[in-house]
Amino acid sequence: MSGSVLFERRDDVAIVTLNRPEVLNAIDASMRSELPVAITAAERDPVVRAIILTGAGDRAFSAGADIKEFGAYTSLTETRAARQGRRWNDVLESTTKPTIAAIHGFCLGGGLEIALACDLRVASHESFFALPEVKLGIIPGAGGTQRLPRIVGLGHALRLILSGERIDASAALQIGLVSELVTRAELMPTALAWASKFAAAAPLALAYAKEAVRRGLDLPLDEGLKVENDLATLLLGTDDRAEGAAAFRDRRKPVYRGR
Ligand code: DAK
Repeated sequence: MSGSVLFERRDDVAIVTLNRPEVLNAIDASMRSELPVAITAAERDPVVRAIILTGAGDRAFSAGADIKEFGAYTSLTETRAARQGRRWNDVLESTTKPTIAAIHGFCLGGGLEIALACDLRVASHESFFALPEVKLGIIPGAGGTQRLPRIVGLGHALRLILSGERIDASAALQIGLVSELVTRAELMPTALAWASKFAAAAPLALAYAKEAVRRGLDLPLDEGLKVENDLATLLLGTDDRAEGAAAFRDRRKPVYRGR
């Protein structure tokens, strides 16, 4: 590990930090390879109940792909190898644990694509968002063209993708790109509060809820409802389902074990 991604566990929350602050956390090859390693570590750690992604320093979540690096690719082979990078966000999106992007400053291009693969985005008032790829002669290549319209709708997505324009935090809140705006000082406490809220729920219920929502979005309604029904039925046999009902009856907090 080169240190371009930091992994920290705070109780039952994993904090994954994009860590190249001197270049606004631009995503280079080392970050591309270390990010899925960190996410997989969080996914496999049974103590971890939620994952926060954030950017080091005071200026950016991430200013996107490292332009100096990808501008230097001269062959299709190099470009194809880099395109494996698309998988970081697939790994992130398919984690069974809730993921929260805590965004401050620039959240551009590939950086925004990382945030789009998270379940929730909270941001500071001093954040800016854009998919500026078309201005560089490319298109969003790490999921942006697919995930952005699913989150903000076709009209807002096409506006952002085709213009490459930068929007501020309040515009991002208005179109539903982020769920909540807070001060810089409140950013991590807010993300941690969301993580604790998620961590209090039954892990299998969270995993199946994510699966139902994400798989269902790609299916016709009747098939999505069947997926939901199958997953809901599977949960009926779990210890945690019994624990949830028992805790309610006994007027105490449930203790979930993820089985
Ligand atoms: N790459 C490399 N270095 C960057 C960078 C970037 N994206 N963004 C900033 N830096 C570096 C700057 O070069 C500078 O470093 P020094 O020159 O001082 O060594 C340092 O960070 C501070 O930046 P600035 O001096 O530029 O700071 P300013 O406040 O003046 O400007 C800015 C901030 C964010 C407006 C500006 O830095 C900027 O426009 N940055 C570039 C934003 C951008 O266009 N990002 C790339 C979007 S395209 C793929 C998947 C995904 C992608 C590509 C391929 N595959 C699967 C293959 C994604 C593509 C993109 O993200």
